[in-house]
Amino acid sequence: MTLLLATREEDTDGWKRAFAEHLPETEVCVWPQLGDPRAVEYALVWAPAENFFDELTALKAIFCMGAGVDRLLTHAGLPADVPVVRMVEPALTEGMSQFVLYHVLRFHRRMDEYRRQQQRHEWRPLPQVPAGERCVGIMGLGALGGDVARRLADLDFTVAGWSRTARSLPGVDCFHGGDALTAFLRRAEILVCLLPLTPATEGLLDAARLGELPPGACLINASRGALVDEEALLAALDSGRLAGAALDVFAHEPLPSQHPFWEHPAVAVTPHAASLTAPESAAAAVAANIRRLERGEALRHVVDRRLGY
Ligand code: NDP
Ligand code: OXD
Repeated sequence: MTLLLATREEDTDGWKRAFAEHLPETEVCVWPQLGDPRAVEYALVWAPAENFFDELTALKAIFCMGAGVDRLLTHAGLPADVPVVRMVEPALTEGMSQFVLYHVLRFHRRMDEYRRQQQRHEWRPLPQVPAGERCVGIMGLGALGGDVARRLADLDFTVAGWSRTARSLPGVDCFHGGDALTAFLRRAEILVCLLPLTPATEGLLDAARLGELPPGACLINASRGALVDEEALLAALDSGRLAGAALDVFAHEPLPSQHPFWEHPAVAVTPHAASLTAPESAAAAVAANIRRLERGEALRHVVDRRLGY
């Protein structure tokens, strides 16, 4: 069996080493050096070339290196009848939880205000709100949002979550569906966006939705930039209606150098690095899934192309 990788050149050795350990019986080749294309049964890709899939007639599954499959699903050559599997692996989940927890605690403990006070040499303790009196709202309760919710509940925050279908998580007030969105947003003093980008979520956080957050709320967006109306977000930050934003993803990436987010005092920018797939644990997850399929069992984490995630 052959696995074809389409990855950045600098990452190739790490992936090859990881697959040599977790899938030793498999030949691993790297696009575009693929030998006989009819021997390729599995592909692991992030942003494959336009003609990547053209001759791959024996594919059994396409694994995405990331959790978000929005770009892959719009690839013109993506075969219609081959399952697409999104990335769910422990390092990706842990990295995202660290990123979100860091920013939640930063906002909750008003660290930006202390920084500004320090710049003014101003010694002034600010009131300390107990975690239980702070509501963190998490949009998306999947592999990543679910883990974030659990960890925030463990820290005694009041946690609300919103998903498409009904979910039940210990310590989390769960909301679902469009009808419950206003009630959910009204509670979210710190809003965490971990939704996939799909036709149903694109532009979801527009001026009206941002206006439903409590005054002084903060936003953490680590999902995809296109979920948020960036102009509306800037207006809400400029007016002080929203107090802060931690943004890892943007409508246009890399974020253009003249973009107002770079200099905005209430915005923290990171370069789409909230969490990175780790070849070691990701190869283990892909290998386990391939073994399942080879045993005749169903693949895990298959994307529903109709829903887009
Ligand atoms: P999952 O597919 O596991 O979870 C998605 C969650 O979103 C589910 O709870 C789902 O609801 C909910 N959802 C989807 N559509 C809707 C909708 N229309 N209305 C309400 N809820 C909806 O995804 P992951 O947790 O693995 O990843 C989430 C996203 O995080 C990725 O798609 C990617 O864009 C982003 N990401 C960003 C990274 C970064 O470094 N910035 C790294 C990794 C991921 P339900 O439970 O009902 O299905
Ligand atoms: C992902 C990402 O989707 O890195 O995994 O954005």
